[in-house]
Amino acid sequence: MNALLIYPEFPETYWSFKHALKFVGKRAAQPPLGLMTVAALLPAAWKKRLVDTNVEPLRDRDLKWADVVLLSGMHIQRESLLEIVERCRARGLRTVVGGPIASSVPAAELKADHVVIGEAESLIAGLARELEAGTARPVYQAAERPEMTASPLPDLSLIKMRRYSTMAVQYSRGCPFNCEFCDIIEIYGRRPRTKAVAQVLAELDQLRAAGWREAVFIVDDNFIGNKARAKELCVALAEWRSQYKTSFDFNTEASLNLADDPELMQLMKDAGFISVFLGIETPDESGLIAANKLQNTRRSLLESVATIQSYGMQVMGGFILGFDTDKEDIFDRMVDFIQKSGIPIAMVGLLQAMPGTQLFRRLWREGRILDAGDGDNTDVKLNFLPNMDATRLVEGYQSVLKRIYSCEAYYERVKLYLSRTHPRPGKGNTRQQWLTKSNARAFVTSIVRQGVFGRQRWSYWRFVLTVGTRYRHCVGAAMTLAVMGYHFQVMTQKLSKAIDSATQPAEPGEILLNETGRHAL
Ligand code: B12
Ligand code: SF4
Repeated sequence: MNALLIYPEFPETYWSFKHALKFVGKRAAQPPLGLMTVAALLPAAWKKRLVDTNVEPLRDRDLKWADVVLLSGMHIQRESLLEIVERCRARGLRTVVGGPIASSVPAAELKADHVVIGEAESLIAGLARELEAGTARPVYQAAERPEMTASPLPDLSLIKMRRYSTMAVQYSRGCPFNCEFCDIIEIYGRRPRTKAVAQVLAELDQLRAAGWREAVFIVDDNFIGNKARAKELCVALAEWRSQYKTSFDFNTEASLNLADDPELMQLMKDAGFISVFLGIETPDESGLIAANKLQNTRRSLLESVATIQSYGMQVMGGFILGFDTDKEDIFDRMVDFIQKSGIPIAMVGLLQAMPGTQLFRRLWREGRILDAGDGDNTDVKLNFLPNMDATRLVEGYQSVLKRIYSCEAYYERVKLYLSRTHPRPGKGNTRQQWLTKSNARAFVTSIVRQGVFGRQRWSYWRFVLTVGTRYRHCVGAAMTLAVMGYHFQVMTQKLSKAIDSATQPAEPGEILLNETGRHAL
């Protein structure tokens, strides 16, 4: 069998990092690890090719070569995925769709011949047999979530590694918490399952052998979901890194209670973690309680963030507007919090009720669901009726983005973060401190785009001067952040234009929703 694995295109969003990736000559942030894992699970005798449409076009000759097409994706990739499925159907090619989208979009809507809901490890052998025999069923779903020790070494040979800015390695799946809006726990469960440490080291060895020397994202839902196992891995990572003069930096996602465990933060620092994404969600405690995000309550969120930053880890934060508890002052409070936090990359989104979540079920019972959403929480399309006036919510959201991504505000946050990180002396230096080949390229492009042609060039040069005089110990991180800021500024301008043009119709009452409850935007 010739199996063609295809990853659909992402739309341009805050998360696509598209405008920053250009600076470093990359086409996408990360490779499709799900498909690389599925490829490794398919029979060894099958021939495999992988086309990630985010980094290369899908050619007719690839389709001609294939006997079966396997697609993966997130809800947000739906449009591109449906187009590809249609293209395959037109050629009479069999299609199999899996990945998170299969948990969010009903199988019938995906239009594929076969849909696989959930993780593939335990069912792929049966699916492959039935595909060969021509007896494959329309829908597959494993009865139980597999242990991650069953997950194979992802097939790295299938991707064009140099086109990505980061490589991905997964240690665990699932998260023990129970946030109302979260679909992670619905898809991957609340019992964190981890690979064996040796499996992760084998993946790192594979990356090193292939010549990779840049960042690695440990793509766990919550890296510290099982703290004991996280510590075990960190110790092994530190030892693994110490064999090499320069090695990878690690990034990951974790819950905020990381700040309560100095031992774990120290071990992460020693292991080479330079950033961590935290779901902070809102500075309003009543919103956190209502969303059942109790691990973020009864604490100073600002102090927790500063504690983690003091271990040399940049904090990236996820924030949500649109909780039922949000009052008119939430927009100012959000901006104030983000500015004081020293979180340069603040991902602020509008609440989305993802299908399958507890939030979706509650809002459905309350008669407030408008549609299944599109998986993008930054495109101002609400899929439920919020408590606050919808137009006001979108205006407030726009004002938050404009304020936090103004050049001045953004650089202030970067400087605050830099002032809180400490240089790491001697061996094991992380690459964020120095100008490496890739961030040197970013630096040069950034000077031209932001320093010469940018509209905010004076703010930019003031920032560069401050970095040159006060934060030379982390110049690499500073320049990377300058480039990322450019992406967020471009995205904020684009989003504002989209909102402004939609908010000037003759009838201002119809800004977001029309009488049928469908989106006007
Ligand atoms: C790394 C990551 C990213 C990376 C990009 C990774 C990439 N190249 O795709 C970044 C940080 C850029 C990102 C961004 C976003 N992400 Co993201 N991301 C993840 C994360 C943490 C890990 C993905 C991964 O590599 N997993 C490891 C692989 C092995 O797991 P897997 O893909 O699930 O694959 C398994 C099964 O699904 C199945 N399978 C997968 N594909 C296929 C195909 C076939 C044919 C078969 C049979 C089986 C199969 O088998 C695999 C092995 O068991 C996941 C969470 C998670 N646990 O997966 C969220 C997740 C995928 N992201 C999510 C979201 C919402 C987003 C954003 C839309 C966020 C936003 N608000 O804007 C953006 C969109 C990106 C954009 N450009 O706009 C959601 C998707 C929800 C959904 N139902 O679709 C997830 C599940 C997390 C969440 N709930 O918040 N993301
Ligand atoms: S902490 Fe994050 S991953 Fe865990 S349940 Fe809450 S939102 Fe989901």
